[in-house]
Amino acid sequence: MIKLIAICLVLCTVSAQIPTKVSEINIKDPGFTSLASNFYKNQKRNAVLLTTFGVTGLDSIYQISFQNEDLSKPQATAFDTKSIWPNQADYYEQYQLIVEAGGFFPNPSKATGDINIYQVNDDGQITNKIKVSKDKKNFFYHKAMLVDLNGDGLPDILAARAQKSVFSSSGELIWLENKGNFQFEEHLLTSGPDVFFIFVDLDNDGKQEVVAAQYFSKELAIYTCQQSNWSLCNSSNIQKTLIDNTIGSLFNLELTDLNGDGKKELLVTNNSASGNGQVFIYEIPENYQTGKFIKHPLGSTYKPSLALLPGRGAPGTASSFTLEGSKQKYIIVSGDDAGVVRLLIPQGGSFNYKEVVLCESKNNNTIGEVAHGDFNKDGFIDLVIPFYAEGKVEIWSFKNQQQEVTQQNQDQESILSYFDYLESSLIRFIKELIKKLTNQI
Ligand SMILES: [Ca+2]
Ligand SMILES: [Ca+2]
Ligand SMILES: [Ca+2]
Ligand SMILES: [Ca+2]
Repeated sequence: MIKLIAICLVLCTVSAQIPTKVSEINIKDPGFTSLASNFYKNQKRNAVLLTTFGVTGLDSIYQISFQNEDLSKPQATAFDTKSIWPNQADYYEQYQLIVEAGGFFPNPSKATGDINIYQVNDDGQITNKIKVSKDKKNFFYHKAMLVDLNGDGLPDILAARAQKSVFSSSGELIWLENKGNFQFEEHLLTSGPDVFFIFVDLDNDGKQEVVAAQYFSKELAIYTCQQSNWSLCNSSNIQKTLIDNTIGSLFNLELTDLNGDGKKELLVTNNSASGNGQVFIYEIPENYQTGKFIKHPLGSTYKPSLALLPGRGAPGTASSFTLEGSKQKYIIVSGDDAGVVRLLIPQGGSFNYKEVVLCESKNNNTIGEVAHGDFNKDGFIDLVIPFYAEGKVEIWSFKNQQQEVTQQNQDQESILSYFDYLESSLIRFIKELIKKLTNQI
């Protein structure tokens, strides 16, 4: 009872943690960002990778570092200024490689995309760029990942690609077999996945599944293959399970345990031009092939500005992270063409969140993909927010807020230990009393 009162005190006094802006840096057309852990291997320092894109002209990919790990001193260096509409630049620490995926349909000269790998040395310098995909006319890439699909020890590439014209659209899931020496051979796995997917073990049976957020075919779907590894899979033995086809174009997804109950959920966004874009949580049933996924729409909807232009939509990505003192995860949502960044703060209960607007772009114009992570390794989560339309990138951190809450937690811990002490004293007292009474009887 006493412990319950103490726990309630803790829950009642934990305040929401809200990050603050630390610095900004001017970069034209910033789009997608990601944390590159130990990018500067020798110094064990992180970088943030950032891609830029425009409908015309060549695009760039930047590495952003922080002088003396001070977030108020960001330094951006473009390591590629001849990229074509890069939609992703992800760093794989284990291989010291960046995987870039690019191309997009609004400009026909950029519609045929490709996948490139960049080699990174121990000082965080790019030493080599290798194109690993073969062009397929009008197919572009939003997602490519390094994973050893045939178990030979060499990382292969698993990727989705899409084509979009006035008359049709389609998507393909492919893998590029690493033959050594950066030679890759393409294999088609199945049709369907077009823009974004994750490669995860949904049911903990030791086999990976592909879960795809399909933009053009408007489906959230799972692809299962029962072969011993995915290199043996093709359209004849890959099985598709539809989760949802009622929320329009899908954009992004993540598999994560949001409420800390030990079971993972899917955190999903769609991307809509008509104003019904939103964030969704799907609870995963015991058997994902026969059970029912329970859907929870979260927070407000998102409406893009200039909604009539091709490719416009909102929101963009939603991603989750843990903050000290909260068992449930926080969610950061990029509004994309709705020009807003919102933080969803867990409120306890069943997927219940308070929504806070962190920042808005001028005229609600485009904001790119927000990445999170402890960029400077000071123990506090940081954010990078690309203001695409304004040509600047902002760095935010939970440091200030979190210090306050850490202070609170320390207070709470002392309250808790005091109640623990009281509780054990009381139990001791009752035990003694029972002993005495028993002896008297
Ligand atoms: Ca391999
Ligand atoms: Ca599985
Ligand atoms: Ca959960
Ligand atoms: Ca930090």
